[in-house]
Amino acid sequence: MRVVVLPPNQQLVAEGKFPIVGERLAGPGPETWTLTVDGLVRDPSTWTLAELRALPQTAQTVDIHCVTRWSKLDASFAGVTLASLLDACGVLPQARFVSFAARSAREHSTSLPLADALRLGVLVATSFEGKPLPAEHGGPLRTIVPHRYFYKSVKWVQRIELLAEDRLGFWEAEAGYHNNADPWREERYLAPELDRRTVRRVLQARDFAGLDLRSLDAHLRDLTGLNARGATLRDADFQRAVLVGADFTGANLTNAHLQGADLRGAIFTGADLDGAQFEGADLRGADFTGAVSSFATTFVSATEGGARIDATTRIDPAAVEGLLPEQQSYLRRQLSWS
Ligand SMILES: Nc1nc2c(c(=O)[nH]1)N[C@H]1C(S)=C(S)[C@@H](COP(=O)(O)O)O[C@H]1N2
Ligand SMILES: [Mo]
Repeated sequence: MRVVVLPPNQQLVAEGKFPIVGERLAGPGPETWTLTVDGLVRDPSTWTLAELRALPQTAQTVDIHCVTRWSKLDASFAGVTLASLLDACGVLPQARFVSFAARSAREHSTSLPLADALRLGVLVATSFEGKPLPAEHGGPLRTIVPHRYFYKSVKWVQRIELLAEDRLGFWEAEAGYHNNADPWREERYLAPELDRRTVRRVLQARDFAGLDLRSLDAHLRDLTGLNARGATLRDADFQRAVLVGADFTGANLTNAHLQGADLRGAIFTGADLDGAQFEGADLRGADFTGAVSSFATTFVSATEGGARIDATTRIDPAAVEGLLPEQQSYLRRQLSWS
């Protein structure tokens, strides 16, 4: 039997599942896909897909760990190593960072220190499990960065630029994702410096509407009737808080910690609950209808026990289907669906 050791707070997806996260489509562009390596290199170069496929191919089996808490082990990719492309271009001594940019609507990007990129064995992949990389997973071309959360692996990569100074990537800048992203050290978020007076004021007023309060510490707080409509609450800590009747309509609760919270009658319509933790929370009368992308949301764990759920808890059957297997069976039992 294989003993599976996962990084802290990660969970395995069901066998054969490969969730799609973030953008789902490449952006428009010329019919011939090309990859350009430029910036601080002696010979900036551009390759077509055919040219890349003619270079020596390397296979890599990696464990995927998404920051929203799902993991997929032993995924096999093949392509060319970043090191070989950089060798061909002659990296200049001033280069210390690598920026990877996608052909996508928002020009998605991420970056790595050059030394890490080389040490980790970054791959520019054209195939997955022996077949061409599926478009929704970054085909025809994506980077694969082993030993980092998967947001460091860019789908539809079209430009690799060598830089003297770092340039923060899309998620790192927009969502506050940690720039080092080591799953074993649980480097998910860089908590922003929240102004203390603002925090005290909004906690007292119980009004978070529309505010960016990422990584807020509200554990054990009495926030009965909280208005958190449209608030950004990624990674926020609400453990054992009282949130009876709280309104989280349209809020971003990605990776929020709600273990043991009293959420009776709380509203989560249109909220993003990816990676949110509800173990041991009281969810009677809570409304989850229309909550989005709740893929790795958890309601039960060995340490915290299960959330309190009954017939008054409203959840879309389709949303339950997206959850991890143990979570699904727990919910189905509580809701008497099976
Ligand atoms: N171009 C692009 N690359 C991206 C993203 C994105 O939104 N756009 N999301 C990142 C994140 S957060 C993850 S977890 C992985 C998801 O890859 P997958 O959809 O193949 O699972 O892609 C990463 N690379
Ligand atoms: Mo991710």
